[in-house]
Amino acid sequence: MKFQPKGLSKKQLLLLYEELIIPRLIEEKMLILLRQGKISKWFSGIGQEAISVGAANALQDDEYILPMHRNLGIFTSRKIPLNRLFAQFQGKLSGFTKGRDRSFHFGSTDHGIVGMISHLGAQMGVADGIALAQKLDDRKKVTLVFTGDGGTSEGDFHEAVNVAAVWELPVIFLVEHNGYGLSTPSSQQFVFKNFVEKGPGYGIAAEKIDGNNILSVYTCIKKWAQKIRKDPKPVLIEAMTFRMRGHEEASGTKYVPKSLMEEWAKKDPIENYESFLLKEGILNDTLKLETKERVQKEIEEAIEIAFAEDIPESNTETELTDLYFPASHQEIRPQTDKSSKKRFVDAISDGLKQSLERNKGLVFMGQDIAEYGGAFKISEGYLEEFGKERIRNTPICESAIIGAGLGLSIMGRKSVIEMQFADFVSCGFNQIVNNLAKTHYRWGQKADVVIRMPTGAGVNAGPFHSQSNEAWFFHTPGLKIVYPSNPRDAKGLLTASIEDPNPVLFFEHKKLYRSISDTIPDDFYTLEIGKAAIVREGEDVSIITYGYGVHWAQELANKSSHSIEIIDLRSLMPWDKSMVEQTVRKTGKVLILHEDTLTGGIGGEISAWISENCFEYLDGPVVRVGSLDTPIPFSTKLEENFLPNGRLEEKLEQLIDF
Ligand SMILES: Cc1ncc(C[n+]2csc(CCOP(=O)(O)OP(=O)(O)O)c2C)c(N)n1
Repeated sequence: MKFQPKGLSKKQLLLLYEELIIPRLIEEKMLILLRQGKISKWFSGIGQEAISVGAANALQDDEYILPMHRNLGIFTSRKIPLNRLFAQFQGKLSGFTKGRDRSFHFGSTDHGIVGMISHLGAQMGVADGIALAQKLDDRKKVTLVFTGDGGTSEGDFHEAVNVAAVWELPVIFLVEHNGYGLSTPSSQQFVFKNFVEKGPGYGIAAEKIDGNNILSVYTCIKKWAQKIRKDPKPVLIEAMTFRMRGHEEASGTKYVPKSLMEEWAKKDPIENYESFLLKEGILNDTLKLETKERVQKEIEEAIEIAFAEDIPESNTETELTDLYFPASHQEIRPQTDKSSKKRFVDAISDGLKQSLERNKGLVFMGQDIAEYGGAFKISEGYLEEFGKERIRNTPICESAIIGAGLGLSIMGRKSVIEMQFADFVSCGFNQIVNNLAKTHYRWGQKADVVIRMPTGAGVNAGPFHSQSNEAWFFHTPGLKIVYPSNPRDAKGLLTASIEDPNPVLFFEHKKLYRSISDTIPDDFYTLEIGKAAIVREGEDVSIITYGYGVHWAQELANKSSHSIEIIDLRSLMPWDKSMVEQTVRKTGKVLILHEDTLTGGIGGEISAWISENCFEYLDGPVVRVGSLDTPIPFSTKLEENFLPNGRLEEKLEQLIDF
């Protein structure tokens, strides 16, 4: 291995040496603790330390790094106090996640680190968002994100690299090419030989380096960082290395040919660098021993502190409170009485536009939303008013863009992301349910993102453009779900969703866009999320519903001889339990109506809650009416039969007669 110090002083070379041995010595200790059952799973980075240490040292301290499971050297080089790191490994309070997540699954904005979630690939879109914020603020900073070679098979890699290329984001994608993804050799993961071949395919630069040579890593990353700080563009770095231990400690290395192990053992990053420093007279045996002993002592002391700390007690209230970033709602009222007639679609457009005016950092992203004004023309004229940096047409990649939303949030910016149709959110599902939803609970970072969801049927759009998919998200703690049924609520709840620092899925029924209108305030205003509304007072029976269901219920109430109370939930998470209880007490009979298919729909949860909490007020069973449990068919008659409206009256009569 050839080391080229390229202008590095002896002091710097020794510093890199010390930084390099810290993760190795920690790991040696951790492997002992693992055998003693004192820590959980361990993913070894032995043999790959030069990549993390070289990269971290090449960047400025406030430049963000998104490490993966073999990058202990990032955490140590960024000087995370070792006792806190070990406390994190043990699930203790002085770690970074209050015992809620393990190992490297945490971020620390103080250290410029955004840790991984288990799902490979998701971190790369987040890196794009961080880099975008840096670029928009003209901070001249790079963002570095890691991935293993196996993880690049995920679509997230393609999406994130492509977005970074199209948007010219200063991201260093650092691929650790270590030969295996768990037991699968690279040859079964991809057929190209090297990642550098991919760079030109994406129209970006790529460079292959010896990942076991700390100076190669350091100088390469430094060079690219300097370049792309000035001239923002992504770069793909392929660091060749080898995984010297099992995927994680329990899984062994039986499937790895012995010859490969032997070949790579000779390329050990620490032994080779040490020999070089000794040969050059920069290091000597005494200094080497002294350094090791000092580091070992620091490790032992930190372990003692972490071990002495008790396992945290759990407090249900704190657990539930920490789900969301604290957001005390302050209703903003319109400043004047001015109002005008607006269709549902215009009300949404108005709310979004006024939010863009109010929040200068807010970025709006989506497919065809700029020049074209969006599939439903919500953002027509925005581009001229707010400029292309804030009104961002995106490539067709839901996952990377939602990940980028989280990255923007980490950098203190709000974002609104338009799904062209709510159906396509399935392609960004992971980012929502695993990244946006869990980030605050896990490490206290807010995910200040609103996802706009043009949803619903009745427009002859078939199985992939008409779904009701709110229940997919209802089940995932950490998200808020808002679903207005009229223009006034649509504007006031969209603005409130944007003001709220938590992830909100905002459902907009497409059939309402141009079919209803109302006179609503011209000024900016917000309405409180989580509050239902009584749309119509009644005595005999309550229909609890939301979205288009409110309109079906009204149609029925208008022609019915019964006195029907209609409750519009407006927010599905959190939903208004007190209003539900109030109406159950009043009428004693409840029908829950939703456009979503019946099984597993939100109605099931509300019904269960009523049975459990309001049983004594009920004069009949809680009845649910939803769509057929099939995909949504295209043809008019089929769609009509699928939707619940045709069965509503009969069900209501049965309930009244009960
Ligand atoms: C989306 C997803 N699928 C599968 C896994 C399980 N898994 C964890 S690590 C891993 C192998 C990763 O290989 P690579 O990206 O090359 O990184 P390495 O472990 O070699 O450093 C797999 C399959 C996962 N964590 N996430």
